[in-house]
Amino acid sequence: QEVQDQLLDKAVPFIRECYAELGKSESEMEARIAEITRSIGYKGTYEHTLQELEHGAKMAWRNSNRCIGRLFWETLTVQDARHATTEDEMAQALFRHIETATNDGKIRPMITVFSPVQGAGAAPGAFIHNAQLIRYAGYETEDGIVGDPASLQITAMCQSLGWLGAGTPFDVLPLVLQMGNNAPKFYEIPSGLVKEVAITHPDIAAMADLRLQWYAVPIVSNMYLEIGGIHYSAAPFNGWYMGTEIGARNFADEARYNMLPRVAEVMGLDTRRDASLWKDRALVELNVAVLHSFQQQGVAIVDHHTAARQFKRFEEKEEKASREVTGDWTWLIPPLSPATTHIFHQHYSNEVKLPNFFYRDEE
Ligand code: HEM
Ligand code: NRG
Repeated sequence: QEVQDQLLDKAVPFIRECYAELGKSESEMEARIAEITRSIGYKGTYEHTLQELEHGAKMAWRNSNRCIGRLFWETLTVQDARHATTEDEMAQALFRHIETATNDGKIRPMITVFSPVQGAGAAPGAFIHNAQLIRYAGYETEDGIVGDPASLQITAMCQSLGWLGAGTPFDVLPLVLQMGNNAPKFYEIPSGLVKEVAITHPDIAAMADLRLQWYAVPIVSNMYLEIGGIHYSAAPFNGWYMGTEIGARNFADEARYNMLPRVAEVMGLDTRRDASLWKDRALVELNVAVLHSFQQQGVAIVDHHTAARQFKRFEEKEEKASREVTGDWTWLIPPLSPATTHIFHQHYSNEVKLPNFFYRDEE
């Protein structure tokens, strides 16, 4: 009973806000609220209409405090996969997501929504064990880690399920999917679906000798989507990359690919003194290389200056719509030249509005 009241307490404000934004009438709103109230009374839960799901997912993106890409929240494509009941059906929907979102490089922002967790303690819904649909494996070997150190755990899980990786620094991991309390199953992603970009620099030819590459589309799959009190435990989403995510973090972090010393080497920088700013110089050219390579190979990507200006337009657009923009400053500022963006010089309230995305606590 208490659980049902809590659900209704979240469903009602969602329906009011959603229906108001969609320009629906007061009577339609009240009729839907009455219907949801009855459904929760009988079944303990309720089902979103396709329109509620679509607009709710867009609102969740709009409310994502850490996201600098929110100007485009209205363009989100929603794939409704609530009908999927097996791991095989999940895999099919996810392959479709990868293909539609990649769109041969002209990336489409997209989310696929699977059946939600039904009520407290009841049937657990669909679950994706991967943190992103496409990510590189990480292996512990005698001469150190090969691949992405962030993937050590999921890679070990894949291997325990019988997967054998080639052992290169860039092996795409299989999807690890689970419906309810079933045992997890792994699915190799058809390689034709995974678009990747080889990293070269417009004027430092030796950068190509590092043999770096990255996948085109970041598809986040370790968060659940909450709309109107309903928890969608599997709702992977993607936009396109901001260059710094790859160039200033994935390639640069010491706990990731740790490439700055190698980049400095091919650039001939003096790495003996911190004060030569060799790390900063290497970082800038590595980020130039990432942006150049994606652009040259026709894959959508945004630099952090453009992204910050787009975020400024988002702030102005929200102001016109009389909505307050909330944000997590510590995540919104880019990891490269943060003070060159307006975001650095501004304050944001980090209040968490609903609908939204949250980390799953299972990990
Ligand atoms: C976080 C950019 C689309 C939801 C981020 C981050 C960046 C970013 C740079 C910080 C990531 C990090 O530091 O690891 C973009 C760009 C997009 C885009 C350029 C292009 C369209 C989307 C979409 C959604 C979304 C489509 C959801 C529908 C989020 C969320 C986070 C986030 C929930 C926080 C992730 C976390 O806490 O780990 N975004 N984003 N973004 N974005 Fe976006
Ligand atoms: N930093 C992570 C990706 C996190 C989400 N970033 C986006 N999201 N751009 C990485 O793999 O580097 N998005 O939906 O576009």
